[in-house]
Amino acid sequence: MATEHAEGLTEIFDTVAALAPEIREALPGRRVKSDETNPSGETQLAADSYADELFLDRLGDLDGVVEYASEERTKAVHTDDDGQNYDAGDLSVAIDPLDGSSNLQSNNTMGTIVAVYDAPLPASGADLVGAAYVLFGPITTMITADDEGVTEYLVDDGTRQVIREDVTLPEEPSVYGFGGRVPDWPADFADYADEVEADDTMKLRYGGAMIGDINQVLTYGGVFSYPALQSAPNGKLRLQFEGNPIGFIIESAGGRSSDGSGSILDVEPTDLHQRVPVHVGNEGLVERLEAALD
Ligand code: AHM
Ligand code: MG
Repeated sequence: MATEHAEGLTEIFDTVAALAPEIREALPGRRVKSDETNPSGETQLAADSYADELFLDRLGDLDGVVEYASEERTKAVHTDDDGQNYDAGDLSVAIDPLDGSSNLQSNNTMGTIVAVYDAPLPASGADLVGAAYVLFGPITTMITADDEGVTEYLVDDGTRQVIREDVTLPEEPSVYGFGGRVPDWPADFADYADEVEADDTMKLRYGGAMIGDINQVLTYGGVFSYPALQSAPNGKLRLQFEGNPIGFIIESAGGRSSDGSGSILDVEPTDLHQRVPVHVGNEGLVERLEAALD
């Protein structure tokens, strides 16, 4: 790993793992909607803002972290005394504090997504030095990706206990999950979906929280898409907080990411909250998708 970032990245991942049980414990009393909307116009839950404040507080305290941004706040926060100067070794963290938080109402899977860039935000996927997610499932697990590969941990007690090293996508894919209302899909994506559904080795797995669906793809092999929609040409998911880190994790696990024409990691960052179509999974499935959307 690029040595100037190894320590900073470890501290960030350890801090996220340490907060996982705290966040989990705070969820039962925070399932109610707040009066606030996030910068993408979605109603926030009390849990969204609580988790966001907690991550800002703890990650912002780390020496290496100079900038913090999240899906839940309009602007990035500068968290060091050095103003806006970006020095070698400095890191920016972009977080989706509670991905899939609408699942909190129905008590289903949710996650936290973490992107660590060595550049000011909004940054390109090429500036990522690491990415991670926490999955609040029946047990709490965490996936990290850096230039040494992808690792899965148990984080139920706030420390990282390795479950699997060198996580790679299984070669024979078997699951797919596609977001957005079906009548809102563009015709070329609908044709691709038909093709995947016609394959009798593939099963639908879609849970309304990207992290849950992505973990199925990492476990069984397959493809997850939140495509461009007729009503939303850039889809729903956000580049800094969702598309880039998930693209980085899946590519680090030997898969591919795409915005429909090329790697998500090559998408030019223009705005902190910009959206991007997200397609990730086994190489063959993502290549077929790009051919279908061509
Ligand atoms: P969120 O980060 O505000 O929770 O939104 C992102 C979530 C993803 O986890 C999931 O894939 C998608 O929104 C589900 O959207 P929909 O409810 O439109 O299917
Ligand atoms: Mg999200």
